[in-house]
Amino acid sequence: MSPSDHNGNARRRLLARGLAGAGALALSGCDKLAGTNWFSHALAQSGPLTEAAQRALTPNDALAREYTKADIAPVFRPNGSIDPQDYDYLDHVENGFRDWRLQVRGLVEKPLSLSLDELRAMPARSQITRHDCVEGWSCIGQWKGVLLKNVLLQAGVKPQARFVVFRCMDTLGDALYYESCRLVDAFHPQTILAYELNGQPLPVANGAPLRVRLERKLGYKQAKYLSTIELVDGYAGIGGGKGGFWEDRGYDWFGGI
Ligand SMILES: Nc1nc2c(c(=O)[nH]1)N[C@H]1C(S)=C(S)[C@@H](COP(=O)(O)O)O[C@H]1N2
Ligand SMILES: [Mo]
Repeated sequence: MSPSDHNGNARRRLLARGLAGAGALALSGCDKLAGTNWFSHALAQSGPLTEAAQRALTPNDALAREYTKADIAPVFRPNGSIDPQDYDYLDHVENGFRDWRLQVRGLVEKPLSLSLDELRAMPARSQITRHDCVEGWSCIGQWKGVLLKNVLLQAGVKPQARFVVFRCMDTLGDALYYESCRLVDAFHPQTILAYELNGQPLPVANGAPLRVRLERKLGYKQAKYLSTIELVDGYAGIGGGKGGFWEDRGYDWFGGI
């Protein structure tokens, strides 16, 4: 999907949201929440929660709501890149991610290169949460992975580091996808690098082999197809300089919910 398609979709969905009250929204496992939850209405009126508002309203370690197995949508709706055609990525798919490594680099004491097996051997956290896409739909799924905090502690974050940059393997439109967040959000007790969705290895459509879950942030912050985590003191020199693929195209960087 090209960035202009995404914006077109966003506009169409904004219109769809306006009609949701009249029951005009098509229903699926994920969409069924979109017409009723507070977030789509709040978003339509004011956009994402700003950083100042979220930090003023709730402590930094406040938890996102967790749901039960009964709430899990039958199919977790994929969005954005769902089948990357980048050659390096296709090679990884072909050999079952055996040679894939998560690189941790930048302002760290000890750069890491972690295989999926090494990540799976670390203590895991599982959580059932609701994913809110800025386009106006939600979906509940169960994610399992390693706490980003533990990976960062293993690498040793240098004092100058302020942000975590997530580099992805998929080209969307004309650029590689990437994202970033502040260290405090990277150390949040629900921030995980997920390798499982609903009890299965993460499907390609949802970001195999590893994707970020930042549960208090909007969908576009949940970087899929991770290759590298980079600790930086600023992100102005990366990509378009706004801290993420969609941020470079006008979206809010904090993306709070
Ligand atoms: N690498 C990468 N990460 C991405 C995207 C993408 O296109 N590429 N899309 C984002 C958007 S807008 C959303 S809503 C979610 C969708 O995640 P899902 O495919 O598991 O539903 O991934 C986010 N992370
Ligand atoms: Mo999204």
